[in-house]
Amino acid sequence: MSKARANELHEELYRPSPPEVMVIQQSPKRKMDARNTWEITFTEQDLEGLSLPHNDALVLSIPFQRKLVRRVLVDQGSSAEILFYSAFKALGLSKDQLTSNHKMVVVEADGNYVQPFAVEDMDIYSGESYSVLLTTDQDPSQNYWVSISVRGRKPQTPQGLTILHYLHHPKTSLIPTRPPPVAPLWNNYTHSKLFTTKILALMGTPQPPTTTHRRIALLNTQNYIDGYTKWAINNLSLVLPSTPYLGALKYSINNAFDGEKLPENFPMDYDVMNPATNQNSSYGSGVYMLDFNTTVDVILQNANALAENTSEIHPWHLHGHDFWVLGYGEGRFSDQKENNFNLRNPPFRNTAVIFPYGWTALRFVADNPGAWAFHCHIEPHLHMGMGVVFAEGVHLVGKVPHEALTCGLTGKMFMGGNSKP
Ligand SMILES: [Cu+2]
Repeated sequence: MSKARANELHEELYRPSPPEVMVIQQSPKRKMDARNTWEITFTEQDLEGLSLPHNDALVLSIPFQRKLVRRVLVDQGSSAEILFYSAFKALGLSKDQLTSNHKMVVVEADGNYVQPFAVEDMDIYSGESYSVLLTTDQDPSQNYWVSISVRGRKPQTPQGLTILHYLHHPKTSLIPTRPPPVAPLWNNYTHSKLFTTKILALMGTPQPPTTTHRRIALLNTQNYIDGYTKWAINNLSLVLPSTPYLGALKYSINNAFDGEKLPENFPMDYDVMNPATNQNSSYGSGVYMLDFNTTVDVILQNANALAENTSEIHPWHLHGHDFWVLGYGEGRFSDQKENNFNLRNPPFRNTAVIFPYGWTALRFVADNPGAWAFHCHIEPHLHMGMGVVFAEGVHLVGKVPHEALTCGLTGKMFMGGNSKP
């Protein structure tokens, strides 16, 4: 492909994005290093036409033994599989089948703009929302497969398929000539992480405070209570009390839920990579009380579930706020990992996943008076205890609607007689 055509394609791909200011450091001519190899670096020429951070593999050319050697450099944290055409031929795939077709340009996540990037497939977890732009720039006489498949758990169902058809181009057969796309394997977490870490806030998105007032680390474990399988957070499995939290807090009904201070960390020696030695847990209904208008960091820590070699994806969703996703990491979180938090352009969202055996760091400002659920958005997991409750500035909440006071102790207090709050 010619450079002009490559630039043209790039222009097309990035058309939805607003103008960006791109600063590229002047790099001197490539020079030999002490081991007599050519220094591997990009020149302005290599980066021409690319927005940074880039979404495409970059090709670097280096003169070596009078030959021009090209190396493909992949972003930090990404991976690439390079297959020779002969491998595709052996699989019976023609060149026509290998050319990519429509791409989705991701522009928004959970109601906030993100830096646009193009993908052929994307992960959407329960509770998340995205906007993508699709350009109808392919052969209009063809029909195209759209495919949906299960992520994170071994699918028990076939992929869902539908057909993309260009208007005003009647076809005798609706079935596309190419086979349906092959979905990434359900447990290809490298693929999932590659997509997730591409999501960065667009310039102009609110930025996080640079420091925090409080950090709450939440260990996600699968446990037993009375022989039943449950999920627990810092070894407490959430059960919602019969009295609604908001009324209980607003009217200071002290015995409506567990009143003791909740754990903000988990044992230093907890091994997140293996099943727990003690798999029992207990129920809890307490609330993390947050000082109004303070900044709170939440570290979501994943762990091994009850079965060996099992750790799953959980999409955590916060009510009443957006949070910044400051980073993802493997294994157990440690204080030093904070040095790598993204404070420059973290996505501003209300749902974020924890990957198997990994952690996710979030920051939010407790500036919305009320009592708020923060929970795994896989519905059965919430009802098995995978959630916590935050509350802040409840004294600032005005009148609580009757409908929110009809149960439990508030029901007895306000709805039993004629008295009204
Ligand atoms: Cu879950």
